[in-house]
Amino acid sequence: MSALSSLPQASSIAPQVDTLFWFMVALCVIVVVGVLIAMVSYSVKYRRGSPADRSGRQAQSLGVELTWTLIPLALFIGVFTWSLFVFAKMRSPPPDSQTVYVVAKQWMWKTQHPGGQREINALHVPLGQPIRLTMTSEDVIHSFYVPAFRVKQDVLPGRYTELWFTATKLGSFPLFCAEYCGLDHARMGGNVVVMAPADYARWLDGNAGPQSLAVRGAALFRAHGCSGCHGANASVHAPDLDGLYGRWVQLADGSTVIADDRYIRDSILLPKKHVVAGFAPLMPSFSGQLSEEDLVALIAYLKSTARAASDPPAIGAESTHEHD
Ligand code: HEC
Ligand SMILES: [Cu+2]
Repeated sequence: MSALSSLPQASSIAPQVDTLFWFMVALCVIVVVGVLIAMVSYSVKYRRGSPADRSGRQAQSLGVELTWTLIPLALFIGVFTWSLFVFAKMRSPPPDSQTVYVVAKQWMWKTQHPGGQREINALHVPLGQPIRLTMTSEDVIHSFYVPAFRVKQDVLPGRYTELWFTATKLGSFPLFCAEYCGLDHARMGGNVVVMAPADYARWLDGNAGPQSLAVRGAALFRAHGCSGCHGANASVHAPDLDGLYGRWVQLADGSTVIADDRYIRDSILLPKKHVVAGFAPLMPSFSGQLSEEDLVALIAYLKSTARAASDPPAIGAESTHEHD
């Protein structure tokens, strides 16, 4: 099987995707070969002028009809259920995932680690550690695709999408953009470099930026006046944001949402969309004033204030609530 594809299986999900894929290929081959054999042999047997016995023709047979209906039905439902399990697994990052932010633009991938390390067209990750990517685009739709990991996810402007994987092989694996995004689309790619945890820790130390994402976010929080309203002794009645990340928030319209990356991003850019219960909609929109990278830093800062509370829940690419 792997002779057919020289692509390495470099993530925890890759063998599962491949097994399902090759099972479906084998099933198709069996059906095609069976149909062909029946077709050819009956054509030969009952060709015009052949001495085959043509008596006892049956118009219908319940047994035959039930067989060809129920066996494929069972197979289809089986494959569907199997795929559903693999899909659900691909969509639910484990709670101990480490977050890396990805911002796509024509035509490059910018990645940012919580420690402030930034990369372009590269992503360094430790072996065996679940990595959750929170991704967005500064312009058009892109798609983050690492064939060796068997993962692919569209990256959209104006919202976050997610992807997770656990790398299981050391080495460098090509990263592609899998959504046509303009002139240099074909060259929009890079490498995911999987390192042993100790090497990765050394890499993090050697590439630390001037400040971590959360520290940069804290500076932005002051520079853009957020602390003026949300700070301890603000004159405006605004919610305290410490420990907000990962908590359930009661909204003025009676619904509740979980304060994940998307919710916080929307609260900053479209504050009128979700108004917190018990507060006046006084918050101005910061749309156009903050870059995607600023937003990521602000979220990392708010997240850092939540650390002490409880671990944020795993948030799938499709959460149960919609922010748009
Ligand atoms: C003029 C005062 C003001 C400023 C400035 C302001 N906010 Fe707000 N913010 C509010 C108020 C009032 C609410 C509650 C009403 C609402 O949800 O719109 C709020 C709500 C929020 C929420 C949702 C809180 C929750 O408990 O769910 C977040 C997140 C937030 N603000 C972040 C920010 C950030 C980040 C900045 C700076 C970029 C900022 N705010 C600047 C007044 C402000
Ligand atoms: Cu692209």
